[in-house]
Amino acid sequence: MSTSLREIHDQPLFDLLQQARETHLRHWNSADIQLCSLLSIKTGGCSEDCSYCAQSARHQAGVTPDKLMGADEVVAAARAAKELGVSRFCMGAAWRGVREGTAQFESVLAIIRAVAALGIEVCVTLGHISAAAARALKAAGLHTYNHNLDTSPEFYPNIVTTHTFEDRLRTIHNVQRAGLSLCCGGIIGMGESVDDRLRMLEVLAGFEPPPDSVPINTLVPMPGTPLENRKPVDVFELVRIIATARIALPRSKVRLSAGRTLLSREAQALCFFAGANSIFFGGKLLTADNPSADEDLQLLAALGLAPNRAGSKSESGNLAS
Ligand code: SAM
Ligand code: DTB
Ligand code: SF4
Repeated sequence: MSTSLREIHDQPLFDLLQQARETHLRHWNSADIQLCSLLSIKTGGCSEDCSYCAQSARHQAGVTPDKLMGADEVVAAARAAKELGVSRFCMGAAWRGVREGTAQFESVLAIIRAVAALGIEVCVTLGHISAAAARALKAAGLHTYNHNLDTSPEFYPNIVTTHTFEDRLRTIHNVQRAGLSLCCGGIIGMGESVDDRLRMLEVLAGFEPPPDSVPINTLVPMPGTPLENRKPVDVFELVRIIATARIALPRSKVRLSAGRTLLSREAQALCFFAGANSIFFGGKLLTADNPSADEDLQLLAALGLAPNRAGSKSESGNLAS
């Protein structure tokens, strides 16, 4: 991990916040925030042993495995999300990965075509995919693929043993080569060190190009998973990572992701000030709870944040710095 990221991260908190805010204002409109909706289209029964995840078949988290949802049901959910004002619809599948040519993959392509026809950005997270699968997803109208690093390469074997960090990098490479937008971030609060968190940011910043969006999840300690008893992350540690992510990845949307139900309104406000400009919106994540749409709309209104205007200054045309 580079000394400079550590130096940035370890500054007195207000100096770090000021540097992050200045970086943010150089690249983004201050009030803009992206709302993304999340739907689990294939829940539970996953072969992998990711120790944070309630959907692994190896843990007893009480998640009943479901088969892949039908396109009609997904489109109804996407339409409802669009009416609530979200600009991106993200769909998650509890798979190690999916191969092109399979019935499951063809069904996902049909879902993507149907949701894209609503005129909303479509994102999926399906686990590992090949270069050919990434190209087929792009051709079906997919905007973004989410595939997280989750932590540093060094800490990764402590949280997952059924696939490797290099497997994750291979899929990320396939996604970027296919011309898809990349959403890639991680989780804090799994027992990793600050150096692990910064190493993850360093790997993300080294991608060419860096991810368009970077979800920062705080661990939701799901009962029945090996990490169920982890202590919640201290709010200032979360704010420090968000601010450091903003500085290390100035042109990426930084998403304040899982774990917001454990944060006060004031803590979330501090995260937005530190550079977060995207959230998952709607009462449910994949299996865990998220703040309700009403609560979030009230919070955003109280802070004067403008939902779904999360284009960069240069993207929005007349404000380029
Ligand atoms: N199976 C695919 C994969 O692993 O990439 C996609 C679904 S997986 C559930 C998507 C992401 O959700 C994970 O990479 C992780 O960052 C996040 N996640 C899962 N469970 C979580 C939890 N309990 N707390 C915080 N983040 C979690
Ligand atoms: C991401 O980084 N976080 C989302 C999304 N990408 C797929 C998932 C959060 C899952 C939280 C735990 C759950 O709902 O089971
Ligand atoms: Fe499966 Fe993804 Fe959960 Fe790992 S994070 S157990 S790959 S659904």
